[in-house]
Parts: sequence; structure tokens; C-alpha cells
Amino acid sequence: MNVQNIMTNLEAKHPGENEFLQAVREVLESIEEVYNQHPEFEKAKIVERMVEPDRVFTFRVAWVDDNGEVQTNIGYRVQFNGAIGPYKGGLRFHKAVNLSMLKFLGFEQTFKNALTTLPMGGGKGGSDFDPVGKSDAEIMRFCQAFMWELWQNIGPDTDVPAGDVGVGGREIGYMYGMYKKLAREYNTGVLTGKGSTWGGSILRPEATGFGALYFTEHLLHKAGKDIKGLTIALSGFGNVAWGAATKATELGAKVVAISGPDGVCEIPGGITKEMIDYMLEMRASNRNKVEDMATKFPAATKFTAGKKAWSVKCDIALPCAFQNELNEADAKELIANGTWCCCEVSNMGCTPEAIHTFQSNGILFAPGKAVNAGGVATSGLEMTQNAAHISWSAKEVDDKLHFIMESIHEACVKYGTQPDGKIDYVKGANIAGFMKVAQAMLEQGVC
Ligand code: 2IT
Repeated sequence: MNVQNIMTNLEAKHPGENEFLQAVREVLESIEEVYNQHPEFEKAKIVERMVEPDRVFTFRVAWVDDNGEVQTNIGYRVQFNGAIGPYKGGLRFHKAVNLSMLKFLGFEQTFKNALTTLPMGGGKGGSDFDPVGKSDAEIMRFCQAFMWELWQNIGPDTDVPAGDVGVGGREIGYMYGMYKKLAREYNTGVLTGKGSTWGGSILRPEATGFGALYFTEHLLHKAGKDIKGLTIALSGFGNVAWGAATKATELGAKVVAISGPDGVCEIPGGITKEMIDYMLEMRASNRNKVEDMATKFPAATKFTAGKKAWSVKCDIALPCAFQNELNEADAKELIANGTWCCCEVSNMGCTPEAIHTFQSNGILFAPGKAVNAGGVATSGLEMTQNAAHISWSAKEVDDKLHFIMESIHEACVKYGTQPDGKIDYVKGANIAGFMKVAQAMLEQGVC
């Protein structure tokens, strides 16, 4: 394989799909060496096939807002790679959603899901619907209209969507309600992230953030460090940031900053349980303003408009919001302020230049597809419970999540340990995920 040739072809075929092209380049650059040691991969054109989704659905979603006006959005489902199991991955509702974003997410999801040790292919979907400022009734009508189109393309053994940015338990509930009506069956395994009284797994809401902290703990232990007493800055206040803040605090770390699109909220004494609980209200309000935290807890916080969490002094940076949310300048600012570890919790949260800056400065860095895989892994555990019509306790799920995150860390170490003994977690995660999917594609022939 020659990465440049493949990228040139891909850029010509998919001009302007910048996020997708960025995600592909990152993976190809890190697997190139290993790939070229396997002539059977080259002969079967594994990479050329792997960079094209198995199939993509796009559809119109028409709905009526609270003023009685008709609204039209675009819905998508990208079934990226089904080599190791049914397509699995979240739905993102955000005004910037387009095909490039969902192809990047579906591509990443393929390798992430392979890392979880569970049999799940990669998929992603969503809409350019903007939840900000929408009423609960509008969210419900949109979710129903979205599912009306999507339902025939999904199923417990076909494609299993879940949440992502802008889609949490409430949205999954509205979508499941409509799915059930259209399909005329109580087929809980068709979506994950459901409520715990109707087929959802205990701990799924917390799982991405909890898993990220379990991974971070392993990474720190491997480097001879302990998380207790360390300071953490994180971005976002959605489901993922909430889980991460909860577990970080439980493990004895101090979350000293959270941020939103409007600015950063510093919390010098560390985030408290009440503040963590309030994050849930902030997300449900659809206001998308981190300033609300400072307004609610004025004595313990300081809000600065227009600043990111990466301007705050901390030991560990945890991007938990959106792709490319931490750039080269942010990485340099963090390093100048003494940050020595960054675990990417969002998908592709750091730009390639930021990752390069971290790695060339000896900062411990781990990529999203390893760090955040606890979310989809627990979705996989939800699928298992649904298939068996059983429900596990919090301890059972948490034990399994622990084990999976440890396995992912071990896989990164196995494939990412460099001749000088240092661990390149980007390479490790990409190669480990790739090898599993590539082997399955090879064994299943040209299709
Ligand atoms: O990016 C992700 O892994 C998710 N949004 C979770 C996907 C899932 O199927 O639980």
C-alpha cells in the first residue's frame, strides 16, 4: 500500500469530505508498515475496499414545529463495515452533520468496535437537525419522523443504532416508541441506550465516561502514575462529559474546568456531586451554554466567554465534545501550562497537528477509538442482554466494562510498543482494530 496514492484517489472521489479523509489518513499512516508485511491483504485489496462504506442511506425527514411550520431535515445511516458483526454505532443530531462527518464516524467506529472484543460492525447515522432551542414536543416529533424512514433498514441482527451527540435516552425512547409501532414487534435489540425499565442496560448512560476513566487509569499505571489528586480539564457537559466527571471524581481526581460552545467554566475546588447532577439539567435544557453552571454555582466557579477548557492549568486534558475541538495551539497552551497527559474521549477530538505536538513533546496521548470504546462496548452488552431476555446488575455490567477496557489497553500495548519501549497508543489502537477487521474480510472473500 502507498498511503499517498490511496489518499489521492480518495480525495478525487470524495472531494470536500474533509473529516472523512482526515480519519482515513490517520488510520492508513499508522497501519502502513504492518499492512505491507501482509501481501495477502494487498492482493485482496483490503484497504481499497475498507475505505468505502458497505452502503449509505439518505432520506428526507419532514416534521412540523411548535409554530405549525413545516421543517425539512436530511437523515442518514452509513453502514460502514459489516465484516465482524451487525452494523453498530450512534446517531448524531447536530446542525453541522453531513455525509463526510458520518462517514468519518462510521469508519472510526469500525475499528473501535473491533477493539471492544465484541462482534459488532461499524455504522453511524444522524441528521442536520439542530436540537438547540427545540421544545420537548419538537424533539419527539422529529425523532418519530426520523424513525418512520429509518426503521426498515435496521434490526437486532442488521444494524443497531444508539445515541451520540444530541441523542440521549430521551431521543432513543421517542425513536423506539415509533419503531415498535411500525415494526409491530417488541424488538428491543434494535436500538441501544434504552431506558432500564424497557430493555436498556444498567450503566449504559455512564459507560462512555466510566470506560474512558478506566482506560486512563490503565495508561497512568503503565506509566507508573496514579490518578488520585490529579487535576483534569474537560470539554462538554453532555452525557459523555457527565460520566467522565463522575468517575474521575470518584477515583480521587479533581475536575477543575468544563467548557461549552460559549466558553469555559473554571472550578478551582473541583467539581462537586451537585454540579455533576446539574450537567444533566444543562443538557436536557437544550440551551447548550456552560455559563449556566457558573450562574447556578457562582461562589465556586468562574466563567470566561470565548475560552476553551484547554486554557486552564491541569495535569490531564479530556476532550469530551466534538471532532477537532483541540488544535495545535491548544496543545501548545496545555503543554506550556504543565499538562502531561491527554486522553481523547470525543471521536477524533484532536487535530492531527495537536496529536503530533503531544507525541513529539512526550505527552501521554491515547486516541478516542480506544478511550471512548466503553460506550459502544456497553451497547454490545445491552444487545447480549436483549438477545437473552435478561438484565444484568450494575456490578455485572461494570465488571465486564472494566475487563473490556483493560483488554483494549492491552491490545494498544501489544500493537503500539515501539522499539524504544515507548507506547504509541494511536498506532496500537489502529493496528489492533484493523487486523481483526482485515482478517475477517479476507476470510469472507471479495464482497
Ligand atoms: O461513538 C460512539 O461509540 C457512540 N456514539 C456509541 C455508539 C453505540 O452504538 O453505543
